[in-house]
Amino acid sequence: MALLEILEYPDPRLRTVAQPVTTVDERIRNIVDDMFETMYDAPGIGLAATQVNVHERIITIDVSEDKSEPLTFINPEITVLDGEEETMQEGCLSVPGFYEDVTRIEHCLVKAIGRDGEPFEMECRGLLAVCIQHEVDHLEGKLMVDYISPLKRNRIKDKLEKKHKQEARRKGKK
Ligand code: GNR
Ligand code: NI
Repeated sequence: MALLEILEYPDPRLRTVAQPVTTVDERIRNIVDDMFETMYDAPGIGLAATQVNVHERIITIDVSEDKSEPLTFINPEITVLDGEEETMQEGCLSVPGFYEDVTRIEHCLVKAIGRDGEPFEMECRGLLAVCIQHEVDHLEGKLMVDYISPLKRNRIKDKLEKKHKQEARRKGKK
């Protein structure tokens, strides 16, 4: 297992549309396991493969209190999206340090393939419904910041670019 590097906004690679997985084999299971390790270490409640520069349709999620319910979604499809609108402060490991209001639908039905290669369907509500929509967005190259005003988005971009330059300078000196 390995910790993977998480890409940060405005890295253009986060805009890549991920490709469907054709077979759930050893290679895919390895990516899934590395994603869980990276997600729990961060820590985050979800991770899309796009965020670790793997452009295949793979998502890991664990919204449980004690981090005991790992969920793997390969080739996820949101087949039903209904219910009330709900606004939540969202965070994103690719937009570290920023929390912004995003309005989403609070109930959905998701079809996917599990880590075992078996298709399944899951009804999602609340935080899980929010999280799965946030992660499926990543697979489409879409980010939380796309839902906020251009002014706020640009401020976040400037701040993160500054941080990345500082980190690069620090790395160069070592
Ligand atoms: O860890 C995360 N928390 C979170 C909180 C509210 C809404 C969505 C999320 S997902 C985020 C991890 C992440 O960036 N996944 O892509
Ligand atoms: Ni995210």
